[in-house]
Amino acid sequence: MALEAGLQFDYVSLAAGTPARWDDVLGVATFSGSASALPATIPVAHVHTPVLAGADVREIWRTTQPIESGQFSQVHYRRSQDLMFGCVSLTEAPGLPAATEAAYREVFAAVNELGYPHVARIWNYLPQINVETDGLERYRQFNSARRNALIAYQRDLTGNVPAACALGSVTGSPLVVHFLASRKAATPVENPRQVSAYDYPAQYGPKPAFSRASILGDILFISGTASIVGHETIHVGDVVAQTRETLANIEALLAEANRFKSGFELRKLAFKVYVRNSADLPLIQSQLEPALGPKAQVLYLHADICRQDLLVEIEAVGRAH
Ligand code: 3EB
Repeated sequence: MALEAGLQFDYVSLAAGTPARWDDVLGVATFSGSASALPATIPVAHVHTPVLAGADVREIWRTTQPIESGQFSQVHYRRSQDLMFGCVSLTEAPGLPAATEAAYREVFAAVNELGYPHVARIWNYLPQINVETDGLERYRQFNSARRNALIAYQRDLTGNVPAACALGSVTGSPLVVHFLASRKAATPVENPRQVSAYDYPAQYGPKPAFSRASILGDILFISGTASIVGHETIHVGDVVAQTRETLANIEALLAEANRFKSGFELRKLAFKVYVRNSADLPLIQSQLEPALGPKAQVLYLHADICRQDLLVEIEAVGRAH
């Protein structure tokens, strides 16, 4: 039996009404900021990145295995035999670095204690991500704090690091982190077209500890991917070219992932597309729709991206078949 037995994901429109069952739901992310009524035992990451295209949407992670709900410190979780979904939402009262380090320490304490030490995928949302305070951009403060927590828990800073994304949420939102963790190790995947983020040169600040993708059983998680070749942003100011370059990076990651496990295909993935300027949406869609096909699951969200010059970032998840 595959270790990730029965992990499934779906983007569900709130207009579709309340799902018939919640007993098989590992966790949920919502993207509108609207407080929708879900059973209290479901961990819900309330991500404040407005939905640009289509109705209000939830991302739902399900599994076929029996589920148990709980809370560890401030981490709300559900777990199956193999997998754990968790989320933590913290105010920045102690400052962004302290809040980030606290969130990550709680995540690592929870996954270690509960026995799912392998974090395959982690999502990070923080407001004003490109704003500089105390002489350092907030994304860079986040990177420094994430590293501190990894070091405190004696985790790797390169190589075996989670697939991830880090986006700017609406001003005034809390820091929201959610993750999928496993009893068994995931396989990290890097992009041959890009310098690994954990090896970026010092000009980008404290090194970001994430992998470009990870494979967990027959699931591929593609991290937030942008118009970066080598370590540099390319096509500055050109959203069409940035979108195409991002697709080329995703294709390169797919080819790389298929060397570890075959059967991943662009048109079988589900996508989140983060758009810095909402006026760019039609141009981005004009590039993606022909490439991804008419049946693709694509969720377009309004969010700042962690480099000032990036206009679009795309993440994806898919299953080998
Ligand atoms: C990049 O490739 C774009 O800090 O966790 C993408 C995915 C990015 C994850 C993170 C940042 C992160 O560098 C930014």
